[in-house]
Amino acid sequence: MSTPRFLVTREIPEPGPSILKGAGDVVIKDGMSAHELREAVTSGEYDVVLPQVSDKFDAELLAQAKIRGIANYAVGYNNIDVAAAADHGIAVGNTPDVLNDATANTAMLLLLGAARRAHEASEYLREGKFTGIGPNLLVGQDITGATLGIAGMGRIGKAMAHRALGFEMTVIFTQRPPEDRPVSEDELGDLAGRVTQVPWDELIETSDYISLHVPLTEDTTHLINAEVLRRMKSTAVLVNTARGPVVDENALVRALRDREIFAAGLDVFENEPHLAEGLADLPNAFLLPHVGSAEVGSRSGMARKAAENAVAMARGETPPYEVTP
Ligand code: 8YV
Repeated sequence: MSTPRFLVTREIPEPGPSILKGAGDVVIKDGMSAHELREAVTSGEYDVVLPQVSDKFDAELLAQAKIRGIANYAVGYNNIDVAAAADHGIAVGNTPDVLNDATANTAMLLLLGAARRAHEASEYLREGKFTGIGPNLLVGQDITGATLGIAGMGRIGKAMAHRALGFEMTVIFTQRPPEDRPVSEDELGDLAGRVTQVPWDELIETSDYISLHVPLTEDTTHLINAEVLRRMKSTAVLVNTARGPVVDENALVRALRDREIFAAGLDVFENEPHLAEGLADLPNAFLLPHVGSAEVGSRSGMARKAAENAVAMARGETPPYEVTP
């Protein structure tokens, strides 16, 4: 077998580079345009690519690709047409589990920040408006005792549920919104009896907080739209650490501006790195730049898993964290 050649589209932390260098030749780029990615993937120079979620592998590119595998540096893989990859014999892998806690921590940070008006409060202070405490100063929504509705009780949804229970919230969930499928006690593990599965309509209308933990698919695109936002409580807070297009961002801007809901905490956006017009000006939008998994341990865990996937793919083996259509 010739020496495997790996292409990493943006620098990843250790132990990723060391694992790859131990198995073959490695080229690490500092971000790649769609054009550069296409050239590289179709050149026949690389066996396996380790991309970011912003690097798109659509059916058209995959039809021309001369690679054995794509080891995504992410748990989400909506940037890859997995069915088309399979059609062309290209393996796909992701990095599950190692970022569950970090992403749930980010969701909780957004929930708390949006509920307690952290952005507004911080600006107020920095702009020199703080002249003394007051009973009505920057009062936010209750958290303890409030109801959190989780859309998608997968690995990250469960980690979020644990955090919310620690804050003494009531946790309800819908597994596969908008259509649901029943979740067994076994699947819920230690959350069984502590969280309640409800229909999507009920979740929308009764939750004080809604946190999104669904993958981006055709069914979940614009799951949160103008109609859903209208049906949410006027005191509700929306949290999104999943994928931007799960929310109709223009509709959300209108809902936040018209106070149809109280606030939103967002880590992901519909058209990253751009924000919908008006979003950044809203005091009740608490925003982070897609840093959900940005903890040292999660990022090195992701690098390890992506590199392990890549090495297996280069050897023609099934990657340990394989994604199939
Ligand atoms: C990004 C993510 O991959 O894992 C995912 O699905 O969206 C994130 O962890 C990460 O920000 C890439 O650097």
